[in-house]
Amino acid sequence: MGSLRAHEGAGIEEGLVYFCLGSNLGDRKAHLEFGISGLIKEGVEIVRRSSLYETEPVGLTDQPWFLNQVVAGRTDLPPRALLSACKRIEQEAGRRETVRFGPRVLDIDVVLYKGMVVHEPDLVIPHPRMLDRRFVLVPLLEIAPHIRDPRSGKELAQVLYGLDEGKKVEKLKGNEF
Ligand code: PH2
Ligand code: MG
Ligand code: MG
Repeated sequence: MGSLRAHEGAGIEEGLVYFCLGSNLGDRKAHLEFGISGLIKEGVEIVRRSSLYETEPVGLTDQPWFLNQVVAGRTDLPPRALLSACKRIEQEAGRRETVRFGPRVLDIDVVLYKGMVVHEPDLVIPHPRMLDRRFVLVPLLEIAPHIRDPRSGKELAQVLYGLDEGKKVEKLKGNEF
């Protein structure tokens, strides 16, 4: 058994789960929409959506730019079931296993789960790389400006301010909500 605890004063709105969706193949916007519809079908009530962002690829640089979006939802599904649901939706969208960090039709990552910290070999929440990634932090802070890292209690706005990752993250024009 791993640990499951909430950082005191994590500042995460009671019970919300945050997902980062990404696509860099085909009709990227349609794939993100498919992902959100899939989450709803799997029992997630979507309560907030960020704008869509055009983002420079991280990890493997020689690939098309991504469209990324962060959404917040409520669900009774426990973390592991939610992760399986995300994998199912990715498969339904046509994703097939390729290279790590490489191009994908749809990626749905659970970045934060109800302010909890989960540390198990195959399940780590918050998402292990979210603090280093502008493509996660920028859209996340758009819909949750005061949110904190449940591990450290640090404001994510401060984490972003101190980050020198330098990859471009730009709002997709004409898609503001
Ligand atoms: N996802 C990755 C690897 N690199 N870069 C951007 N800009 N956006 C992503 O969603 C992304 C990435 C692996 O999941
Ligand atoms: Mg990912
Ligand atoms: Mg993923």
